Amino acid sequence: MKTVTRSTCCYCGVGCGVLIEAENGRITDVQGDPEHPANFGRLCSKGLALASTAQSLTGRALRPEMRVHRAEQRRPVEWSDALDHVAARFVDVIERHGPDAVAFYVSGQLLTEDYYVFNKLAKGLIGTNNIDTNSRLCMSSAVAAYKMALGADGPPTCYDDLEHAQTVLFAGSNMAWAHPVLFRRLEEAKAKNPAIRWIVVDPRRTDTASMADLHLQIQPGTDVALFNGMLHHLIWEGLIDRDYIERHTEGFDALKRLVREFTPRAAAELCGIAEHDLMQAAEWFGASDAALSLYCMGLNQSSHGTDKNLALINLHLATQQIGKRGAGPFSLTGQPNAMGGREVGGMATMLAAHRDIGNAAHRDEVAKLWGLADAARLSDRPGLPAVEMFESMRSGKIKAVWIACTNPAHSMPDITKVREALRKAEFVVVQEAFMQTDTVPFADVVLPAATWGEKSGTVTNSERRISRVRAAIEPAGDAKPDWWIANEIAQRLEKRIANAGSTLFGYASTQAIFDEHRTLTRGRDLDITGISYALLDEAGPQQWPYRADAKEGETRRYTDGVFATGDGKARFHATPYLGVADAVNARYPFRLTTGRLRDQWHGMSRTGRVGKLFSHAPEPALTMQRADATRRGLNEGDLVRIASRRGSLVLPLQLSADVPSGTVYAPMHWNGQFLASGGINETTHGAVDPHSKQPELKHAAVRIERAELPWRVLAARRGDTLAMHAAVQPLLVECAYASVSFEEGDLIVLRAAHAEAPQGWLERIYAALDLPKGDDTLEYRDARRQTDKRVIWRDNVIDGFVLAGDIANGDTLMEQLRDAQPWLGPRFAAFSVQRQHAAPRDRVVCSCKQVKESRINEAIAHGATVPELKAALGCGTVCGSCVPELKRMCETAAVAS
Ligand SMILES: Nc1nc2c(c(=O)[nH]1)N[C@H]1C(S)=C(S)[C@@H](COP(=O)(O)OP(=O)(O)OC[C@H]3O[C@@H](n4cnc5c(=O)[nH]c(N)nc54)[C@H](O)[C@@H]3O)O[C@H]1N2
Ligand SMILES: Nc1nc2c(c(=O)[nH]1)N[C@H]1C(S)=C(S)[C@@H](COP(=O)(O)OP(=O)(O)OC[C@H]3O[C@@H](n4cnc5c(=O)[nH]c(N)nc54)[C@H](O)[C@@H]3O)O[C@H]1N2
Ligand code: SF4
Ligand SMILES: [Mo]
Repeated sequence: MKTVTRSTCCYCGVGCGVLIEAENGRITDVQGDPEHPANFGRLCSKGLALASTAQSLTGRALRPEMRVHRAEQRRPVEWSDALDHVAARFVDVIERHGPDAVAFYVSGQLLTEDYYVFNKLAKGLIGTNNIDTNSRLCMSSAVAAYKMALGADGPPTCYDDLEHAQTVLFAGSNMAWAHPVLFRRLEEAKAKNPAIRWIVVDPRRTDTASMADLHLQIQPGTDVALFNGMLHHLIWEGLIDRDYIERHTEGFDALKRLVREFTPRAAAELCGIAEHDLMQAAEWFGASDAALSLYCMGLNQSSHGTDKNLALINLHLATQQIGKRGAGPFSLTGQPNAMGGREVGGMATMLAAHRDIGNAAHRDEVAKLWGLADAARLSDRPGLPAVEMFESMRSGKIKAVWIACTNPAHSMPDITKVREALRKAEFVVVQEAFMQTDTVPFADVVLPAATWGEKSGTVTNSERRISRVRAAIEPAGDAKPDWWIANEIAQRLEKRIANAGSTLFGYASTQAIFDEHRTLTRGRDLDITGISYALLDEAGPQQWPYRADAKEGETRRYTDGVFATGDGKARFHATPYLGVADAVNARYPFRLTTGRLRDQWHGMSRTGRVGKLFSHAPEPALTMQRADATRRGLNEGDLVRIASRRGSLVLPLQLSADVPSGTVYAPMHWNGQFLASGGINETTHGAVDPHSKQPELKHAAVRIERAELPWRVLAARRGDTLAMHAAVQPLLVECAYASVSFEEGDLIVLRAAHAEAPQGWLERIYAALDLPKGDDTLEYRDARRQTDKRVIWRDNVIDGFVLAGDIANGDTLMEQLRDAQPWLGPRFAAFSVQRQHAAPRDRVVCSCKQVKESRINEAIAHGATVPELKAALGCGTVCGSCVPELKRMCETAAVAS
C-alpha cells in the first residue's frame, strides 16, 4: 500500500517540508511539501535525493554490537545486553571517578525530543554538565553574540524578511550552496526588484559572491576590521540613528572610541580590499530602508567568532536595522535542529529553555520542574565544550563517552588528537545509523539508530519555526529511535544511581517528551506553551515564542525596541580586531580555509551513498589560484601534500580564480571513508573563541608541496557500489593518496597514488572490486615497470577495470564504462593508449537533470542565455541549485568573448 507522510528534510537549517511516499516498507519518492512555509514545495538537490539515499540497507547499523575488551572484535548482541552493558559501564565509571568522568557528545541533527532526553539524563540524573554537541563547531558564536548583544539567543528575523530586504549583506555564508531554498527566495525578490543590493563578504568568489553587486573578498579572519571600518564610515557620514541608540541601547561611546582608529583606509588595508568598496558597503547598508545580514560559518568558526558576530550586530543596532520588516542580523542555522538543541539546553554551557548553569535560581527552577529530589544534583560546574571535552578524554580525565548522531573523528579540528582521545577513553559508545563513518571503529558499543524517514519528533528551523518530523516506514533492522535508546539506558541508570528523585524517565512517546519540554519554557523568552503536537498537526509548523494565551507565534522580535536584557536595552560591544590563531609565516605561507560542497552533507554517510550527488564535485581537491601554483611549478591535477603544524594529507590540486592569492580552500566533507587520510581536519587548529568555545575551523596556516607519488592507480567497477565501498575502504590508508567516489549507473571509482605498489595491495583491490581472473577478464602485467592492468567484460560491455602503474588510457576506459556500449574490435586494444579519443573531465552541473558542463558551454558558445539553457537542456528547472552557476558560466563566456 502506498502512503504519503508529511515530514521535514533532515539536512540543513532551512527546514523544508517534505512529502515522503512509501510502499511496502520502502521509501519510494520524496517531494517538497507545497504547504510548508519554509519552502512552499521546493527542495534543493540534497532534499530531492532523499529517497535514493534512504533506500539501501547496505551499510546501515542494523543490530547492536559490542565488545567487552578492547582487544576483541565487536559482535552483534541483543538490545537488552547492549543496554545493560552501557548502563553498567557508565555506573562503574561514575562510582569510581565521579559524574564528570563521563561525557555525552551529541548533535544538532537529533530531534528536540531525542535531545531533551539526553540532556536530562546527563544533567538531571547523572549530575554532570558534560554534554556538548557538534553545534559547538557550528552555532555557538552566534548564540554567544545574540545573548551578549540582544539578551537572548535566537534570530530576531524570519524568512519573510528575505522578500523585504533592500540591502542584503551575506557575511561568511555561501547560501547558494548551503541554504539553497532560501537563496531561491532571495533570487526571486531581486529579479522582481533589481534595486535590491547584494553585498557578499567572503574570501572566495563563491556562487553566492558571483551574484553580488559588491563582493568584498577579504582575507580570512578579518571581518571584525571590516565591520569596525564600516561603522566608522557610518558615523562619519551621519548614517547612524542617534535617537535609537540613545533610547534602546547601551555602550555606544566605548565602541565609538574603538572604531575611531578603523578608518576606511586602515580597515580596508587589514582586509585586503579597496577602500571605496568598504565605504560603498557601509553606505548601502546604512542608507537602506531595510538591511538584512545573513551570516554563517565564515563568522562563527573563528577564534574570535563572537566578536565577528558582535561587530556585525553593532552595525544593525547603530542604524536601527533591526526589529522591522526586512531588516536584522539573521544567523543562518546550519543543522536542521541546532535551534531545538539550544531550546532544550543540550549543551555544556546552558540549561533547559535558555537558562544558565551558573544561575542558582535557574538551577532550582529546572530541578523543580524535573522533579529532582535534591536540587543540588544539578551541577553548578560548567561542562566541557567539544574541544576541551576531547582534550580531557585524551588526558584521561573523561573515561567514558557516549556519542550520538555526529562523527567527531572526522568533523572536529585537529583530528589526530580526537583519535588519540577515543583510543584513550575506557569506554566509547557510538549511536549511529550508518556503519561507514570514521568514529564507528572506535566504538566499544554501537547502538543502531533509526534515521530520517523512520523516526518521529520535532525540529526548529532558522526562523524559530517548529515542524513535525514523522516516520514513513519502520526502522531498519533492529534500529531504534534515539530518544528510545537514551530513555532505556536512563531507566537502567535510575535504578542504580541512588536518590535521583521520583521517576525521571519512562517516556512512552515523543509527544510525552515534547509536552514536558514545553512546560519548562513557560515564562521564558522562547515560551512555547501554546504549541502542541495537536496544533502542529492541525495548523502546521509554528514559530516561537508562542505563549499558551497567544493566537500565534511571533514572526519578528524586538519590534518595540525592547530587548531581552534586564533593562530592555541592547548592548553594543567594543570589538577589537584580533588576528587568526595560527599565523602564516615563511614555513607555513598559505591560509587554508574550508567549507561545503553544494551536493554533499558533512561526513557523507548519507549523501555519499548515491552517485548523482558526486557528479557536481566528483573528486576531492585543494583549490589554489593559478598564479600561486605557477610560481611553485604546480599544475592542475597534481597531487600536493598540505601540511600544517599539526598534520598533513594529500589532495589533487584544482586551479581556480575563485580564491585570492595566498589562500587555498578545501571542502570539509571528504574523510577516511573516501580518502587515504581523515580529510582536511588533519590540518586544522583547535584554537577556540574565548566566549563561545567554538573552534577556528575556517583558518589554518599550511605549506603546500608536490607529492612525488609516481605509482598511480585508476579503477572503476559497475555493481553494488555500497558493498564494494565497504570492501575497498580499509585498503585506502595503505596508499599515500587514495579517493573513492561514485557515479550514476552504479559505478564506483577508485583513484590512488603511492611511491611504489604496496605489497599485495592490488590483489586485495581485485577481490574488493570483484575483478577475478577468468574468461571475461583481460590482463596485462609488466613487473619491471610496476604496471598491472585488468579489464572485465560482461556481455561484451566493459564492466570494470583496474589500471595500475600506467593509467594513460584511463579516460578512454572510463568513457566506455559509462556509456556501456558493446566493445568493438579486439579486446587487447583496451590497453593501448588512445589519448586522442579521451574526453576531458566533464562535470555534471545540473544534478537533477544530469546536464554536463560541456553541453552547457556548447550552448553558451551559441549564444544561449540562462532561460534558453533551461528551455533547451532542462538544467536549472527542477531544484534550481545550479542556477547561480549557470549565470556565472554565461557571464564568464561573455567576458571572454
Ligand atoms: N550543501 C550543504 N549544505 C549545508 C551543509 C552541508 O554539509 N552541505 N551543512 C549545513 C551546516 S551544519 C552549516 S553550519 C551550514 C554552513 O553554511 P556556510 O557557512 O554558508 O558554508 P561554508 O561553506 O562552511 O562557509 C561559508 C563561507 O565562509 C567563507 N569563509 C571562510 N573564512 C572566512 C572568513 O574569515 N570570513 C568570511 N566572511 N568568510 C569566510 C568560505 O569561503 C565559505 O564560502 O551549511 C548547512 N548547509
Ligand atoms: N574543517 C571543517 N570542519 C568542520 C566544519 C567546517 O566548515 N570545516 N563544519 C563544522 C560544522 S558547522 C558541523 S555542523 C560539523 C558536522 O559534523 P558531524 O556532526 O560529524 O557531521 P555528520 O556527518 O552530519 O554527522 C552526523 C552523523 O549522524 C549519523 N546519523 C544520521 N541520522 C542519524 C540518526 O537519526 N541518529 C543517529 N544517532 N545518527 C544518525 C550520520 O550517519 C552521521 O555519521 O562539522 C564541523 N566540522
Ligand atoms: S534547502 Fe535542501 S537541504 Fe536544506 S532543508 Fe531544504 S531541501 Fe533540505
Ligand atoms: Mo554546522
